[in-house]
Amino acid sequence: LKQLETDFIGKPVQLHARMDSTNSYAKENLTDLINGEIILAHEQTAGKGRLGRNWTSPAGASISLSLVLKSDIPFERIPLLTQLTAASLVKALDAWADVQIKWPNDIILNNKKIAGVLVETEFSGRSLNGIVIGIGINTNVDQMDIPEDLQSKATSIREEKAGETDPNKLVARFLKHFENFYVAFLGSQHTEPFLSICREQSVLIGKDYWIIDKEQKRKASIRTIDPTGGLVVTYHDTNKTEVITSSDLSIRGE
Ligand code: BT5
Repeated sequence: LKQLETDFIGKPVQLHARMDSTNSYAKENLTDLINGEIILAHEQTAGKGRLGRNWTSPAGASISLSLVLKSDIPFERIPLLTQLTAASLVKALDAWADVQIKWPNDIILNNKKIAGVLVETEFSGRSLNGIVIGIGINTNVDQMDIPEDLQSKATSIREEKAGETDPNKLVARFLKHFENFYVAFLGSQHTEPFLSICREQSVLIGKDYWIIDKEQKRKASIRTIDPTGGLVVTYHDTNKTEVITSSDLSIRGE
C-alpha cells in the first residue's frame, strides 16, 4: 500500500492469496497481531456475513479486508464501530460513486449492495482481547460472477460505473478516513462526524419499512440514528418510538 498516509491504521499489512475468511484468521491469530494491522486476501473461500450468513468474494475482483483493533472500548460502544466503518467507506468510495448506507452495515449503490461490514469481538472472560473489523467490497466484480440468488440485490463498482477501481487507492483512502474518525472517537468520544454521514447517506431514514425479527414482522417509520448508533423507529401498530439495535433484525421494504 504505497499510498498509505496513516499513522497506525493499516500498519503493517498482511497480503494473502487465498484464505477461508480474513476475519476468522484475524480472530484466530489475534495475540500475534498488533493494533491497526490489516489482513487482505485476494480470494476468500468461506467469507462470513452477519448471523452465520455467507459473503461471496470473487477472486482478485473484490476486496476482503480485516482490521485489528486492540483499544479498550466499552461494550456498549462497539456497535458504533460499524457506523464508523460504514461512514469511512462512504468517504473512501466518493472518489468513484455516491453510495448509501442501509443501517447497520450494508453499503448500497443504485439500490444494490456493493459492500458489507462485519465487526467481531474476542473476549477472554470479561476482558476484550481485540476487535476485528471485516469489510468486503465488490470493486471490479463482473455481474456474471455474482451468485444467481444475489443477482437482483448485489452489484459492483465496475458494473455501476463501468470503470475500474484501483484497490490500493480505495483501501488507502478507507484507512485514512477510518483513522481520522477513530482517533476522534477514542480521544474525545466524538461520534457526530461519522454518525452525521450515516444519517445523510441513509437508505432507510424518512421511509417506512418492515422490521422483522424471529417472532414478528412490524411496519415502522424510520426516524434517525441515535448517538449510540441505534436506529430510531416508530412502530405503526403501537405508535411508540423505540431504538433498535442491529443484533437480530432484518429490515425490508416488502
Ligand atoms: C455483511 O453481512 O454484509 C458482512 C460482510 C463482511 C465481509 C467481510 S470480507 C472480509 C471479512 N472476512 C469475512 O469473512 N467477512 C468480512 P450481512 O449483512 O449478513 O450480509 C450477508 C448477505 O449479503 C448474504 O446473505 C447475501 O445475501 C449478501 N451477499 C453475500 N455476498 C455478497 C456480495 N459479494 N455482494 C453483495 N451481497 C452479498
